[in-house]
Amino acid sequence: MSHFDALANKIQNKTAVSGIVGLGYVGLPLAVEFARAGLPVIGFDVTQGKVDTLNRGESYIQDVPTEILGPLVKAGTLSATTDFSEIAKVDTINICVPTPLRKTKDPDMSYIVAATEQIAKYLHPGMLIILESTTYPGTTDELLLPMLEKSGLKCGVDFFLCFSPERVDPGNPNFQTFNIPKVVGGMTPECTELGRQFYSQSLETVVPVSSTSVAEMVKLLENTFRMINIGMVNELALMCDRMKINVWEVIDAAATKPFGFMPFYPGPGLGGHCIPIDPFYLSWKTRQAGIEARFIELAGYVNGQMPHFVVDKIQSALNEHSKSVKGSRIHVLGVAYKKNIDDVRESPALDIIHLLQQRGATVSYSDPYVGDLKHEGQNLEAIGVAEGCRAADCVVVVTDHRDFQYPEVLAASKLIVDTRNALKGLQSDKIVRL
Ligand code: SAJ
Repeated sequence: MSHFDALANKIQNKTAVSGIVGLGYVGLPLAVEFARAGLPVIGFDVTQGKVDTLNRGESYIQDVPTEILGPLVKAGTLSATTDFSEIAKVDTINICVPTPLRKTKDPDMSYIVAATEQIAKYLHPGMLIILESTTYPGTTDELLLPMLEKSGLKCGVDFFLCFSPERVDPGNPNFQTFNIPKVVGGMTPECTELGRQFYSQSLETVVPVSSTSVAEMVKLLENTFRMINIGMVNELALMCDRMKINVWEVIDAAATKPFGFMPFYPGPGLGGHCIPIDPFYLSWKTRQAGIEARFIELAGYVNGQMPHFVVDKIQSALNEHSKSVKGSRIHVLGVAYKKNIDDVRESPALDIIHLLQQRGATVSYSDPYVGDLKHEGQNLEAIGVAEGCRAADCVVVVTDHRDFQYPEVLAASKLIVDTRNALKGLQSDKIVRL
C-alpha cells in the first residue's frame, strides 16, 4: 500500500494522529476543531505555561471556551507537550507559529524555521505537513521543502506538504474556525488531495487550489485588500477633516450602494498581528522579483500616520479650551487593537499614549479587556471609566468596545475626541470626531 493510501485510510477512519505546532489564537481553535471531529490531537508549544494550562483543560484563548476544551482534554482526545520528539507519533502536523516583521520590515522566518527543523528531525514516511502561518509566496516550496527532503524522503511520495492560510477573525461571533472556508494547496496533486481529505474531516468547507504559492498568495491578497482599503479611507478622513465634511456620514451613505462598494472605516491606526504586517511579506517578496508594491507602501505610510493625526486632533481640541497637551490629563478609552477583544499587539493606542506622554500629558486608560499595560516601556493599570473621564481634561475613544456606556462617558467628560464614531447619534459641543 502506498503512503498516500495508508494516510488517506487513517484520515478516513479518524485514526490519524494530528499534531499542531503553535497553540495560539490560530493553533488552539484548530486543535479543538480536529479533536471535536474525533481526531486524536497532540499540541506542541515552546511555552510550558500554555501546555500546562491546556492539559488542565483550561483555555487561554478568548474564542475557545473552557467548557468546550475541558471535556476534550479529559477524554484524552487533546493533549499538549513541549517535547517535540513526540512528533514521531503524529501522522499530520499543522504549523501555526507567528510570522512577525523584523524592525527592518523584513519577514522574521525564525519561528517557521524552528518548527520545520523539529519536524524534519522526526519526519517519517506517510506524514502530511501543512504550513498555516501567513507568509510570502514561495515559502513552502523554497524553505520548507528542501529542509524536509534533506531526510532523503520524497515529497508527494513518502510525505506530503501543503500550505493552508489561517483566516481566524478574533472575536467574530459568526465565523469561527469550523465554518470559515479553508483554502489548501499542495506541492503535488496528491498533497492537495490529502490536505482536502484531512480538513474535510473537521471543517465545513474546504477549497483546494493548484499549488502552495496560490494558497500563500490568497491570504496575502485578503489582508492586503483590507490594509489598502483602510489606508484609503484613512486618507479620505484626512481630506474630510480639512474640508469640514463628516466622513462617517459620507461612508454610511456610500454604503447604501447595494453593489460594488464595501465600507471601511477610518480609525486611530492599524493594529493586530496580521493586517499591518502581512502585506509587507508580499512587498518584500515582490521586491526580490523586481516589482515595487507601491499601494502597500503608501497605505502603510498613511495608516502609520493616523496616531500622529489623532494626537494633533487632541492638541487642537484642547487648544479650543485654552489648554495645552502639556500638563493636561488625557483619558484613553480602549487600548486593544480592535473592539471587544483583549489583544494589544500593534495597537495604535500604544503609539497614541506614547506620543501624548512625549508631549507632556498625564495619560490614564480604561479597557474592560486589558487590565494593565506593561508594554513597550508603559506601566499603566486600567482605571474606572467614570473616574477616568471625570478627572480628564480630554477623553479619547481609541477602541470602541461594546462595554462602554457612551452616553455616560459623554456626561462624565469635559471634552471627547472620538476616533471610532462610537458616539454616533450623540450630539454635543464636547465631541470632536475624526
Ligand atoms: N480597522 C480599521 N478600519 C476598518 C477595519 C479595521 O481601522 O474598516 C482596523 C482595526 O481597528 C484593527 C485593524 O484594522 O486595528 C485590523 O482589523 P481587522 O478587522 O482586519 O481584524 P484582525 O486583524 O483581527 O483580523 C483580520 C481578519 N479580519 C477580518 O477579516 C474582518 C482577517 O482579515 C484575517 O483572518 C485576520 O486578520 C488574520 O489573521 O489574518
